[in-house]
Amino acid sequence: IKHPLHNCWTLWYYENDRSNSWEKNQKEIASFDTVEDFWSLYNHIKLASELRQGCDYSLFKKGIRPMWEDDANIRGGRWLINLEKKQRGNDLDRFWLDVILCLIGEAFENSEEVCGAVVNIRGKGDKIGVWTSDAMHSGAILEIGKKLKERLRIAQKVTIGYQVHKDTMDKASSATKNSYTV
Ligand code: M7G
Repeated sequence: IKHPLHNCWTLWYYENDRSNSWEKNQKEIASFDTVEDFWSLYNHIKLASELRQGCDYSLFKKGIRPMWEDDANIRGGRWLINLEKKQRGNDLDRFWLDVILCLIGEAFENSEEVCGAVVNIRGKGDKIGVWTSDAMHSGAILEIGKKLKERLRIAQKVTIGYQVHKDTMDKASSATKNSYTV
């Protein structure tokens, strides 16, 4: 018998097609709820570093769409890891896999606050975000941020920030402010 996961997860793929809306470009790939089904999926898709610029992978709990507007995300925000261009070669795939393993392995004490995670492949620098459900839940958010940094082996001196989706949505051009940092 296969090893069940605590939650069922859905993998999404975003491809930048200018003839479609952002929402329409989000495609559901597959869902899984066992360890074995996760690895068969992971082993047959491209690594994040092999995607074209402008593409994303998102992994969310089944039933949550990978967008701010979903009821599960609307009051939430994300821990954001901004990668330098040169990190695509070494850190990107390892970070993304470690984030996935944290999610599906329920590595956080406050795992129920976690909605999903996103990796953005971008020419200006790739990004990985871990999305949580409520930007007011500071205790849970800080625990998740600290654990994330630990699990990814991000150096203590490197700071990562948590940004509220509402602020990201409203931002005109300049960078979104951090509501928490670890
Ligand atoms: P991005 O892909 O998160 O980052 O956002 P990038 O700027 O590095 O490419 C790019 C654009 O995609 C945003 O300005 C929005 O127009 C759209 N977009 C991104 N997200 C996460 C959402 C979302 O959750 N909902 C909607 N409606 N649009 C989004």
